[in-house]
Amino acid sequence: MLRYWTAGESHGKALLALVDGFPAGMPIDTAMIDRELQLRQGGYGRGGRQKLEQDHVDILTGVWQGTSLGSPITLQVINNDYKLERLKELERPRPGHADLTGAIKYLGSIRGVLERSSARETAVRVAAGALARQLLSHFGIETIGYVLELGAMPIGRGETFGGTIAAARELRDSSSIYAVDPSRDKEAEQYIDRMADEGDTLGGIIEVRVDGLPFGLGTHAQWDRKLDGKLAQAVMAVQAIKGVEIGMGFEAARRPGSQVHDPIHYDPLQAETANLGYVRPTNNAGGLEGGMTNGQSLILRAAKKPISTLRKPLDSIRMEDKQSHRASYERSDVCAISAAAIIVEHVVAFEIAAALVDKFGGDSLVEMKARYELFQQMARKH
Ligand code: EPS
Repeated sequence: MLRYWTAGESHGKALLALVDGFPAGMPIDTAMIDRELQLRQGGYGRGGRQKLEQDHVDILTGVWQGTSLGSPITLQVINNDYKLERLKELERPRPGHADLTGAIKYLGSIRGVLERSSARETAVRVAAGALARQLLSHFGIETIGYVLELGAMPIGRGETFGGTIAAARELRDSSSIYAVDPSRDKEAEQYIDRMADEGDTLGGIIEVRVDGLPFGLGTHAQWDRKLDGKLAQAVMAVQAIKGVEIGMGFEAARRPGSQVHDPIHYDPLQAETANLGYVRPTNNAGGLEGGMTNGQSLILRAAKKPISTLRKPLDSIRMEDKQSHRASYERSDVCAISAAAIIVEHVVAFEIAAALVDKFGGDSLVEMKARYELFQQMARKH
């Protein structure tokens, strides 16, 4: 079973991810992980913290001579802005954050909650996901995440579905807000600037696409092993995400079945590809049927609420005497939707890798590959 946990506070010494069940025998590219960490720090509208940090992964355990050992892998990202011991309590909880609820639940301080609930923790989720993506690449599985809508501004839906992930990645990486249509960047930047001037913040919608998925990751047989359920949990557990949809998502509820379900055709010329020749003229299911991958691309969207910390704060109270006051303000971002595109891509990648390990075994990469090939051969003959 491939899984991970994280530890660390936003202004503590470091963030850690412990990845358990990663197969042995895979060479690990730390420069690739660092590139994704840097992407997570970018995107137009980020706050002052990212100028202080230069996120970089150190692998503390589970690797020998650059290759995974099959033992737990610990990933560390150091916080340059370590100052936890000097930080004071926040007196007025910020609406939208975990501040009020966490302080009451733990009968403790707001500081003790916000330090862990901060989205800074996603740095090590991206590191774990980048490691997972390296495993996926041995099976021809590729991922991308990009911004689809910024606040009330739609940027572009679906243009990249026909193109390759490499082409979409090139476009995204040339966009200041990580959209696959960089021609909208200026307009998007002005929108974010306007919100910043008004002391306000913005959210948006991101889309993740995964290509090269084999049939049969996840299972219909038990509710807690359905891959759509696992993906929804992983994505909903990213800070500020309030909704997830797969394929046509909520729109499918508004249409008759004949306009929703994807017909099945067979093309022997495609039998050697991930779809095994089973061609679907549409992909409204978003690559999942019965909680299992169906040989099509996975399409998942996530809605992110605007950053909760407002420079023009909302009403709150002072914890000490419950009198009305404006909420506290702590340094924050105006818009982190671009970072969210990278984060959601990586949490999705990790769940796909975990499902791949479930199906093909997790002791060593070489054994996984042999079992993958055998399954593909048997499935082609089925
Ligand atoms: C973040 C680091 C944080 C915030 C942001 C995300 O750093 P600091 O609190 O020191 O400015 O900028 O966190 C939030 C806005 C949040 O709501 O959690 C990061 O590295 O992503």
